[in-house]
Amino acid sequence: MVLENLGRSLDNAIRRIRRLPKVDKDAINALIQDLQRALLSADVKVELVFEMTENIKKNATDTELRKAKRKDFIIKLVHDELINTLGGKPAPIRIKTGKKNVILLVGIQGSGKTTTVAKLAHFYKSKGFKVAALTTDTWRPGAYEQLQQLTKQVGVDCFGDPSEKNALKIAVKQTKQAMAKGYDLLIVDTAGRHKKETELMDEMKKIEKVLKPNEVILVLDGTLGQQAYSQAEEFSKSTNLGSIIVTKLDGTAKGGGALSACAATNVPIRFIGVGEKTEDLQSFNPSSFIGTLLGVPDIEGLVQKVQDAEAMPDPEAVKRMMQGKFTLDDLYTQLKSIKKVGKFQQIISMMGGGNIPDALKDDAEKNLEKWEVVLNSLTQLEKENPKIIKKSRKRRIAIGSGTDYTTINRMLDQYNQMKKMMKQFMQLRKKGKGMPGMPGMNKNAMNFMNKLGKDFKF
Ligand SMILES: Nc1nc2c(ncn2[C@@H]2O[C@H](COP(=O)(O)OP(=O)(O)O)[C@@H](O)[C@H]2O)c(=O)[nH]1
Ligand SMILES: [Mg+2]
Repeated sequence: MVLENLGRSLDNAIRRIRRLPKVDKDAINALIQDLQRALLSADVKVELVFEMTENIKKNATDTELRKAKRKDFIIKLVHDELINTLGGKPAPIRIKTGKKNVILLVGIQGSGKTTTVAKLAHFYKSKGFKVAALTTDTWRPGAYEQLQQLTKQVGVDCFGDPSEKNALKIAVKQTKQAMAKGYDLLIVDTAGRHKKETELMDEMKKIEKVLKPNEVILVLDGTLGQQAYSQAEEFSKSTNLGSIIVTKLDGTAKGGGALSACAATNVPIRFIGVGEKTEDLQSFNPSSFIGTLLGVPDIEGLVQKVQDAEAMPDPEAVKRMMQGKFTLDDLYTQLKSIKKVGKFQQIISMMGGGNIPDALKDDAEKNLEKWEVVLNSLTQLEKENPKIIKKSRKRRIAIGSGTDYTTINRMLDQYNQMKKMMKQFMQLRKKGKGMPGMPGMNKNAMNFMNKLGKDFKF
């Protein structure tokens, strides 16, 4: 397993908390200490460790009792914080077969750039790209031969000019040549060492400018400790980094440096290198990676479970709605909760998913403030029986709330749409017809509704 030590200690920490009969303040403090110890010994930057664990502690202790199981909730907190640090899931790389694509690799000497060029060439070739590699490294003796040898193993053509000392000239000229030959993906290797670091950064900046790559990838040595942070920071200042590849994660005890580097650049990891061979490259999925580290194989399932539990609508509100007592106040409360946990969406999808009027979703946030003012100008009778709001009442409300007819009409329209939808749902349910035309009504939602029906006798 990659990062075995970190994984083992995180796994132990999580196991400990799972074994406890109840998660109290002491348990949370103990977990925080365990996490700190684990992350620090994996060489995650100290400040970062404290920031991460502080966030976890705050969320674990501050929030009122959760609907989800507290242990699951806390595991999810740890997961979320780690994911956040790792920069999340990378967006798909923006390259397309048939177009002229360039990927530029940067990183210091020895980080594994040249090897990674060959690994990427192999990977994208298998995806149907016509791949070529190019080296602009004029510093490492034999850089061209090294790349040539590696790319030969994967059957990919190699460009470069060992006699030219100007990296920028090589970049421009060789790219032109390669593109003229009909390749649609050029993976560009760069130098990793210079007399002065500023010169290296300058060279990268210029190469990026002339090649306009689809993505600049920082190659980072996973065995690096805390200096990974400043290294990544330097590169992200001079180039427009799109993602990171962490190499040598096979058999390193550390690897926390890579976590720190992601935090420094705010850039996600795209692949990890797990060996010297050209096939030793793995796509990186932060969630499952962290699940493995935490010893929770189905971490995505757990996260989903917590999210679902958190998003469960307030049964009282659902009951009122089911009895047709859906008031303007309810509409407002539900819209307000969209911002928080998507409760409203949850209710909607339980009631028929696809039927939610888009305008309602789109406008909800924008309208909330306005609606609040309008609602404050309504009498209780009007809130409970919005149909009595006719012209003269509208005039009074508009003046009282300082809004216009359009706002009031829109709010009433949306209220009516919702109410209609619920009525339809109730009729279908009474007829026992299941949910034709209600794509969002899945089995879980159906069970939930049936349970509610029993509990509340509707
Ligand atoms: N174990 C292991 N070694 C690697 C990995 N990636 C690169 N290396 C080795 O790291 C050394 C430096 O790699 P190289 O590609 O020349 O780095 P560059 O200076 O950045 O171009 C070589 O010995 C590679 O075989 C990896 O993922 N795992
Ligand atoms: Mg190299």
